[in-house]
Amino acid sequence: MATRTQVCIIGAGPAGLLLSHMLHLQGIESIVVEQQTRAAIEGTIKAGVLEHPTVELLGQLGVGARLRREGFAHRGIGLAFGGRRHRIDLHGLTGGKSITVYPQHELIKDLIAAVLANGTAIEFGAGAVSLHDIDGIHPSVRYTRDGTGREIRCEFVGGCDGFHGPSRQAIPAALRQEYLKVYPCAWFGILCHAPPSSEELVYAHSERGFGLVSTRTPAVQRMYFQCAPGDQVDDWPDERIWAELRARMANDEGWTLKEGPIFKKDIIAMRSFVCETMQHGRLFLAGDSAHIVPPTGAKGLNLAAGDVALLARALGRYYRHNSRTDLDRYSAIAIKRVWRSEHFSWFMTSMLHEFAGEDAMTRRFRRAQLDYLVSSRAAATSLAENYVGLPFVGVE
Ligand code: RFL
Ligand code: PHB
Repeated sequence: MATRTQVCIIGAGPAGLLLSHMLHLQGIESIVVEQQTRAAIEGTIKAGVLEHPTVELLGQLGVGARLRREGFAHRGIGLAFGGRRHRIDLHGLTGGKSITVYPQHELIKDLIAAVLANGTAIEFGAGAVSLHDIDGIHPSVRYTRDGTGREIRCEFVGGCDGFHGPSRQAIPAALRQEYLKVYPCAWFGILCHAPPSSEELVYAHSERGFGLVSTRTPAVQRMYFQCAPGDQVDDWPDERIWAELRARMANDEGWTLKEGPIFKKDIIAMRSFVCETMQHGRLFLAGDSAHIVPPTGAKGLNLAAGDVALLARALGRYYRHNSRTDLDRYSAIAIKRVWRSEHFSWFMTSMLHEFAGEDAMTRRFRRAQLDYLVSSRAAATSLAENYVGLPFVGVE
């Protein structure tokens, strides 16, 4: 069974859904092919922090109403170390910008609703997805669904299928330059029923390692701490988790964590990854399929949005003006913003974690960097402008 469309998008994560919606707004047809069920992707806990440019974009695309109503704008973050909590005034240092805490799976629900309302098909539960003829003029995507083989013939393929999807592998290995850094730690994440411990996110560094106090709603909190890469969820019973979080957040100011029943635990790998190029023939990668950042800078979803904003505009120009110029430059332009966020995420990770086997000098450098950040307006401004998000490139 073969169907035709202009752009076949693989993956219904933030990148794929946003791309489909942005194409629709320009009169370009797409079909989204997703291997998981709708319930699974609407229920997976991932990101929490949206940058200023991402929130602006979602508003402009008409999918920001619930986000504005139910998300929480934060005008600063805390940096805790050496027994004290310091505030980075994001709003004051960036001329009025802030970040918004809004769970990724809620954004996914909003985007799926918008895409379906556009009349665009999302093929959930697609198996054995494969890409064909991406370097010709008639690419296609094949998959199985409900036991039958299907094919989508298209003009372009949007490879939005995350780190493990097939799109990146469809670019010949000889044309791909891949960069990978694996950090010798992981993050342990929890969701718990408790009131917020702090009005703003707190990134903490201690001799025991990194800790992060984030939030979801006034009644549900999200917290993370650095753990060993080989740790399993079962290694961490609730009491051990709270003892570790208390130790990481220990301070001389009398500030304590508000604890409550933990209802979700997960372990997140820490790596930096970039695939250069992000395009081949009629295939364009966007989001985690092309790059991964450690979550310390809260950048992954936001980078996906930046890629898609650029790609959707380039496809719009192709269909309106029959010009491939912007499409041909897509990877070269997108990758600059990618590397900036990659560097920031590495910087935040290196500054806030402790790694086994480090020498004393490295530890003192880290402390000097933290002291500088909270005592110099220039240093704090640099962190703030990266954290709230640099403007999307190539987007008017
Ligand atoms: P996704 O979200 O991985 O979506 C890819 C989709 O493709 C589907 N897929 C396939 N479909 C068809 N055929 C196949 N063979 C397929 N293989 C895969 C998948 O099922 C999925 O639906 O990639 P996308 O769209 O590029 O979005 C990237 C973001 O999800 C990711 O970067 C963020 O979650 C990263 N991240 C954060 N980013 C932020 O901007 N701010 C944050 O605060 C933040 N916190 C986080 C995070 C990621 C985390 N985890 C769990 C890794 C916190 C955590 C804990
Ligand atoms: C989250 O709330 O899930 C979160 C917040 C900040 C990060 C990463 C994740 O840097």
